[in-house]
Amino acid sequence: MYEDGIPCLWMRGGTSKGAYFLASDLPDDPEQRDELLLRVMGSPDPRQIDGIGGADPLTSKVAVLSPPTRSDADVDYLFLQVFVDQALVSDAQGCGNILAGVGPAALERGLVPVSGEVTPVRIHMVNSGEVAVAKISTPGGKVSYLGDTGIAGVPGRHAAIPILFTNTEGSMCGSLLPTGREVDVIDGIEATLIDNGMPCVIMRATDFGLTGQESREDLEANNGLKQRLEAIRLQAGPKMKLGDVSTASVPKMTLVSGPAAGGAINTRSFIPHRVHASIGVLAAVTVATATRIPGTPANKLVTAPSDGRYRIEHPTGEMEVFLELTEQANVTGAGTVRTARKLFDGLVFPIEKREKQSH
Ligand code: NQM
Repeated sequence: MYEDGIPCLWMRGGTSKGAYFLASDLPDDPEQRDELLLRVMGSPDPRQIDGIGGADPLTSKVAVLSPPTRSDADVDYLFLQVFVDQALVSDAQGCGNILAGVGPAALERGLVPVSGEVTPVRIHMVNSGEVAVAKISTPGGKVSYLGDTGIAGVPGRHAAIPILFTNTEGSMCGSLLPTGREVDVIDGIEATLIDNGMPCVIMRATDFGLTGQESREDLEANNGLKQRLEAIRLQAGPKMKLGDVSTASVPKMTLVSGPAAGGAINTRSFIPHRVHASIGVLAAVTVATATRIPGTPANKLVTAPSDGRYRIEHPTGEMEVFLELTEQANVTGAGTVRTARKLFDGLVFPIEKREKQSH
């Protein structure tokens, strides 16, 4: 039946692109669903030439939407990372960029009703179990993508989508600092193993002989660096209670250095093998949180803002996230502003099933 086409919204969410589906249009069985999504995206293939994936982890993403399974949410959102060149689909992380398209998609599909000029949509992020609230511009009873908000990494201006997160501590690792330490030393490198919405391993760029200002292309071409980072990542995974992470897209390996453009801190984020063109939303929240913890590499490099608005520098500009703090400086909430856009609404046709090829 799927060969006759599957209803699909193709959307930009923040600095990512993905296919948004209703769960009711996909197989219930996760294994069959994932196998179908590989065929939709054209994976495994470095060019994803026979599918709709964009041959980059940032454009090979899926959101599965369904009615809410908890009373404090309006919609359930399951994020799936479809690997480009491996036959793998991972639910081991969420995605705050694809999240930006979930409110509009849920409204477009009638899962959530419009409730005024701006419609708050409470989104249950199934991967981590938390609820985020996104405010969607809905003038005249329908979603509008028009506005004057720009975000780094996306040309032009669009309707702002403010997103508020709460309870993101330990989203996948069970606690903010899963090893109980601010700093662990792995392969001689000081690292903060931390999860405030995204499991991250945060290290100084200078400890790898880098300035932290290198381009995405230069870092991706640095095979020695990538091997060192992967060796650290494989050791960090079990320490972070993530188990064997050899086929997972987490933890994100994040190199930090002092700000160079007036922001709070500068980053280069490996997700985990390719280098992010900017930085993930929840990864940025996690980096900002790490800067608050005395003794961490991030804390030593930060120029802390006085108003809780952290401009996290990255290869194509900066992402602003804000932290809500208690009087004791504990992080109680976090937020950011994203934009999203409907690119295409129609039927997607998966590659037909093939027998496994033998070599
Ligand atoms: O950290 C990419 C992205 C992401 C994840 C990745 C994200 C987040 O930018 O919340 O958004 O880290 O794989 O889309």
